[in-house]
Amino acid sequence: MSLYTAEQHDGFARDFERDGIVVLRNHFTRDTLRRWQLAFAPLLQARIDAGATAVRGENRHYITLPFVGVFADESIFCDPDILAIVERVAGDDPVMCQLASDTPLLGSTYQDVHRDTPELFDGEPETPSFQLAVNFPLCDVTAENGPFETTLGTHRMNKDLAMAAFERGEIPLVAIPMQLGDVMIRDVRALHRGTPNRTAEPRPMVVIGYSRKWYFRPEVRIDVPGDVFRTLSPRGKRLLRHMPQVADADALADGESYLKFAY
Ligand SMILES: O=C(O)CCC(=O)C(=O)O
Repeated sequence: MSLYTAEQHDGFARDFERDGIVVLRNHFTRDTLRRWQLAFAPLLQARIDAGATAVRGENRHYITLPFVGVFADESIFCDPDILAIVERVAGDDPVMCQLASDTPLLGSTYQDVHRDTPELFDGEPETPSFQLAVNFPLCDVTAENGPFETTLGTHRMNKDLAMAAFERGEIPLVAIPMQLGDVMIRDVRALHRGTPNRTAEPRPMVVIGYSRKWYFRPEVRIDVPGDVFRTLSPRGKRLLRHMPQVADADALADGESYLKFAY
């Protein structure tokens, strides 16, 4: 069920066009997120123990979430408000291409400022949005445990000009504190970085990637077990139409292949 009207979706889309990011406060229920927390904690530990994460900086782990159980949650990835905003800024009939998590631990450091995807056309001025990340934390995110830091408006700037302006101090980084339940939708071309988690508790941030309908990112994918796919709504199936299907949950990869992530 939508929490916002079409006019409010239009307003979020206008803010997104200007800033490259919008935050929906208190959007997902804490009960749902507690189920995600309970499922994520042992997955994080097992992957760290096995050395099966993509390391994105000192003590900072990227883990693809298995598309089963609580993580195959249509109330999250088919959320009508999120999809309404995604469609306004990245076009109708998007595809979902990524379901993963970023978790800085104690001892993590500042990442270099980066974008998550290259520009569409080398050296050309930037285009409308084609790749979005929807992020929500599995804990409160405070100044102490590694808030995401981003710049506003750089999603529509030439990468080199944006970086030069940033380095001259003309474009500030803005920290995004979040509470459990908050969701951010962002254009992954905005210059941004992860910051240190100075607490003993992990700070997991889920990332769901949505692409414009014609955009393919070979570096990420969601393996969808056939028996899970069959339970999805038409909308869920449509979002995942280009993702590979695997026989069952046992066939899901337990390593990471997404290694180049900064542009
Ligand atoms: O987890 C974060 O706060 C940001 C991580 C990030 O930007 C990345 O790894 O590309």
